[in-house]
Amino acid sequence: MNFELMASMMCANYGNLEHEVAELEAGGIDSFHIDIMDGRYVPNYAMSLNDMRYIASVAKRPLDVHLMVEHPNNTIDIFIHALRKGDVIYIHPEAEYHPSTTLQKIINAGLTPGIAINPGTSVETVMEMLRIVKKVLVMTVNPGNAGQMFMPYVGKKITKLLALKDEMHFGLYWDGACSADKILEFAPKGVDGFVLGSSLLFGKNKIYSEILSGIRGLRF
Ligand code: S6P
Ligand code: MG
Repeated sequence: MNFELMASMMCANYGNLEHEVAELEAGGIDSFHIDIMDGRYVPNYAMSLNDMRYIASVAKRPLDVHLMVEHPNNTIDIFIHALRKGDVIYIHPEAEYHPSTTLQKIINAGLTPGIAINPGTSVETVMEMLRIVKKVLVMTVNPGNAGQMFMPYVGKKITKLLALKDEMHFGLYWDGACSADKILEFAPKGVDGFVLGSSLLFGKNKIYSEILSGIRGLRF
């Protein structure tokens, strides 16, 4: 079964980030998920712009940048200039007055546009944006922290989005509390990728290649 695996780098070991990136790439990770927070849109600060730049400088695989910031239009150019063609930027539509303007800037720069949808945000409120973006990141936890519990009510929304993704040409990605049972259930339904954090990848005292090949080898 084909699905992407993204490493949530806010959960990585910052004592040796270069080694973390190399080990994840050797294990076959598809991209590096970068959680940028501003302490306003969400009550936390995770990774900084410099963390993102450093990972971009040592990584061969693409970056998957998740902006949890108010009014990303004010600072989107900084991110665009630090990234490469093919990297992804997700914004939260609720955090912007004119999300389509911000998404257009991402498209014009040759990057891949995405939106992140909070557990409490309905599909209907982002419907027109589904036509603009290439990737939709469904938050299965409230944004702001790693290590939270999965919100089961998000399952119904995932079903709705799965029914729309072919017609509206976007890929659907899972962010939050991703475990093997979730991949087993949702990859066959059409979820295209999963962000792996503390639930499945980091802090397990196991080498990443073992964990990642275990996930690739899941029997569906
Ligand atoms: C949450 C953030 C996520 C987390 C990821 C962590 O605000 O967007 O990307 O870092 O969900 O994974 P886990 O398995 O600890 O929930
Ligand atoms: Mg995230």
